Amino acid sequence: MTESKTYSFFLGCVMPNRFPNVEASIRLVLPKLGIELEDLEGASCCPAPGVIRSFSEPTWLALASRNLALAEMAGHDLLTGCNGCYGTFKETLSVIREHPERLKEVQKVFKGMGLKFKGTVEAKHLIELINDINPEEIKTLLTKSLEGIKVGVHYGCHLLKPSKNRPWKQTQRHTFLDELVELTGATSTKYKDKFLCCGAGGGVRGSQVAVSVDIAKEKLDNMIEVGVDCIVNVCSFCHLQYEVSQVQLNKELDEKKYQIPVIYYTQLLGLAMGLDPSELGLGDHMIDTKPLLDKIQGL
Ligand code: 9S8
Ligand code: 9S8
Ligand code: COM
Repeated sequence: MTESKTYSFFLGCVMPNRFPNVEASIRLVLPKLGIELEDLEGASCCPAPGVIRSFSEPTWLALASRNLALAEMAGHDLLTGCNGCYGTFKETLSVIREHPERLKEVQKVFKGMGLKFKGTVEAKHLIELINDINPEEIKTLLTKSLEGIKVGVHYGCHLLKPSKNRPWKQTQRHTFLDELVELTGATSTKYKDKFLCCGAGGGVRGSQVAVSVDIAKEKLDNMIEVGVDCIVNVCSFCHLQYEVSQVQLNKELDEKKYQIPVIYYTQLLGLAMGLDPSELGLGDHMIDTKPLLDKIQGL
């Protein structure tokens, strides 16, 4: 890779607590793409856009601004691997930039806290940075073709919406993740209602678990119908939803119908880079990844 750049790595709540395996794959793969990570010391919950903002928007804005301020003070742009956190930071930046009085309100809350915040920092999703790299450059790092692997790609809501506040070109908005998956040689398989929510966000998993699992089931059934080998996602919360819901559904049905490995994008890319599956955290999934890894091994 040509030039490397350092970002303040914002983990959010779900990844370090539930999926340190996904975190490990991010820490392993991003530096190979010229993306260096520095931990964001003192960070809190982003806080979650579909939950905390619904209770108290000013609290949400102040807490999100505090995390952004920590990155701004560290002198780096903030990087996240969770769509929900991405949504919070993108929307916070647009609120304070479009309404200077809101920035003043936040600065007032920060008084005496030793925080400086102008709102000049940027917030990036790691998939946005990967999408900005010339695909030909990425291809030079790939040693193992995943040709023959059928992937069900799940974008997640906050990655794409609201579209006026997201960086995706109109022409690439519904294809960039499929293109990044297909760089590895794998096929992104079309399935019904691909852009439907996974069912976790907006507090649904927390408060209406049966509804949440029902939505996940619909998406899983649609993917099973087209015979995917795995689901690829770029959001801690979607990742959780697909792993946990399959375990819950199997328990309810008392059979093992739902066995689709759930893979975070950096794990897939790492496999195509020929990296060790265990270093990519692929041995630690709730839904066994072995059938997928065996299939890849045999390619
Ligand atoms: S932090 Fe707290 S709950 Fe979560 S992972 Fe993503 S959204 Fe932000
Ligand atoms: S989809 Fe609808 S709200 Fe969200 S981004 Fe992640 S979790 Fe799944
Ligand atoms: C989902 C985040 S990624 S939230 O539950 O909508 O806040």
